[in-house]
Order: sequence, then C-alpha cells, then structure tokens
Amino acid sequence: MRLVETEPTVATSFEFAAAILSGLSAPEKSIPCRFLYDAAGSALFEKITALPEYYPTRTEIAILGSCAPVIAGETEPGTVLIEFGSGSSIKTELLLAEMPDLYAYVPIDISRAALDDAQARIEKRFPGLRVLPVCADFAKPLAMPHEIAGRPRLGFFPGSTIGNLAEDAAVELLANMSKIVGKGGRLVIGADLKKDSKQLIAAYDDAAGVTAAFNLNLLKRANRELGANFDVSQFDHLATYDADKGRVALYLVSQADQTATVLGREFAFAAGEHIHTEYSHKYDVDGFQAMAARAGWQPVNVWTDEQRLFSVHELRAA
Ligand code: AVJ
Repeated sequence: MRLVETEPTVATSFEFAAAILSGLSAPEKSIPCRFLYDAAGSALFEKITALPEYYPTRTEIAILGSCAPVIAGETEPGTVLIEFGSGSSIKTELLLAEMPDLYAYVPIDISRAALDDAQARIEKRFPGLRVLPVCADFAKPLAMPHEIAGRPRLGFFPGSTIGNLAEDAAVELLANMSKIVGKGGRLVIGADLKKDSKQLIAAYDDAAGVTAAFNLNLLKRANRELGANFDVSQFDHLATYDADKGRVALYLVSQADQTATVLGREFAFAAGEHIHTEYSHKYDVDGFQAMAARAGWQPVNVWTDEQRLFSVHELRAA
C-alpha cells in the first residue's frame, strides 16, 4: 500500500530564500511549514504516514472507507468532485469508487507535476471519468473549468491539512472553499482530534526519528538550495503539545551557541534557542463545527473512529 499525501504547496527557491531570511531575522525565529515538502521532505512525509505512532493517515482512510458509501448515497448524478490538493491516491479513490455517476473530478493544486501525476493515476483506475485539473492556489479566488458551471459540487480536503493554520486563517480558507463549491455545495474534510498529549507527542516525535529527519530537512534544504552552511547535527527536533491552544508545535532547537550563513547573511543561534517550523491544530467535533460555521458551513454529518482519534466532517455551504 503506497500512500502519497498532498503537498501543501510547492515553493520555489526564491520564495524559500525570502522566507528563511525573514523568518530567521525575527526575534522569535521561524520557517513556514510549507517549505517542508521538497522532494526529500515529501518522501519523508510519506514514511511518516506509515509509522506506528502516526495514526492520522491510516485512521482517516479507515473512516473514509466506512463513510464513503453514505456520502455517495447523498450525491446526485452529475456532481463534480473537487479535491483541494492533488490528493493521496487511496483517499480519493475511496470516494471515486463509490461515485460512478460523477460528471468530473477536479483536482486543484499549485504543483503542475502533482496534478499530472494525480490525473494519470485517476484516469488509469477510472477510465470513464472526466479529470479536469486546475493549477492554482486554492487559498485564493480562482477560476473553475467552464464545463462544470451549474453542476452540484462536492469538495474534498482530507489529511487534516487545515490544522497547519491558526483559526483565522483556517476560517478564511474554509470560506474560500465555500465560495468554490457554491451555495448548497458540500465539503468532506478531515480534522485531527484532541487527545492525550503523550499520544500526540509520540505521533510527532516517533521512535525511528523519521519526523525528526523531516523537520531537520528544512535546514538541509537550505544548505542544498541556498548554499547555506547549517551544521544540522547541532540542531534537535522538538515536538510539544499545548492542550489549552489545542495544537502541536514543532521546533528545531539549537544545541550550542552557533552561527550559520544563508545567502551571505550570518544568523546567530544561542544554545537552546528554538526555530518554530510547524503547528498542527487539534479539534473537538463541536469546536471544528463552530470554526466551520464562521466560514458559512453547516454541519451535515461527522464520522470518527472508535477510539475517537480522527474525524471526517461533511458540511454544507449555507
Ligand atoms: C500534513 C499537516 C496533516 O500535521 O500531522 C506530520 C504534517 N508534520 N508530522 C500533520 C506533519 C509532522 C501533518 N499534516
């Protein structure tokens, strides 16, 4: 079983350079999480999804396996399935397999390569299905293919990728998705659930060190792409969980007083200093529905696994 997760965004070296220079110049240093997903980072993320401690991917797949027939039963023939991100083959295929009467499948992604890959995969498994890829940033207003005008729309945003965003940004993204599916359109979205902090931290600091390698790859990427000279062995991976804020935070922690040069600029790191690299927000069902309501979504259905590790919400645009 091969899991290919969505790349949140693919970003160029120029954007990476600008983000690193500004993020490391701030009093509280940070590097935006979208830069975790270069080729090496995407391969490491794929490994994360198979780790024993990383429950979200396999749990969401199991939930989708049982709720896909229900969602399909509510989907009128001629509906368009719109996926935000080009999609993990398994998750998308679980829905498509139950929906033989779709008008089209529209994957939206910022990466042309990811879209080409998704299109090839889906057309191979579902030969009759119209695939209409849209290369765009779904966080912004975008033009949809004219062929789908006037057809009912079902959005799909699995993976709890929404959890990377703080609430206001998440609401903005959800509102944009509601515009894209239109009044009466639906969204199926995965959201990781709040739970015991031990279990959360294990999921983001696994025993095999894959998540550590994924996080440290940010510095290796800077060395590769920007000619930086980080001594990667002098940084540690750290995962924390703040139960009040309901979020996991990832950091790279400097193990010594040290400096690194990036594009001719020298940055100093004190021993123990943190570089923030990612948030992963955790929700309860009510909290997620309340957040979605701020973006104009009404709850239709919600499914969780028996252990209540993960949730899949079905929402309708008011
Ligand atoms: C892809 C954002 C859903 O937050 O669980 C996994 C990213 N980071 N391990 C998550 C991630 C470290 C993942 N998302």
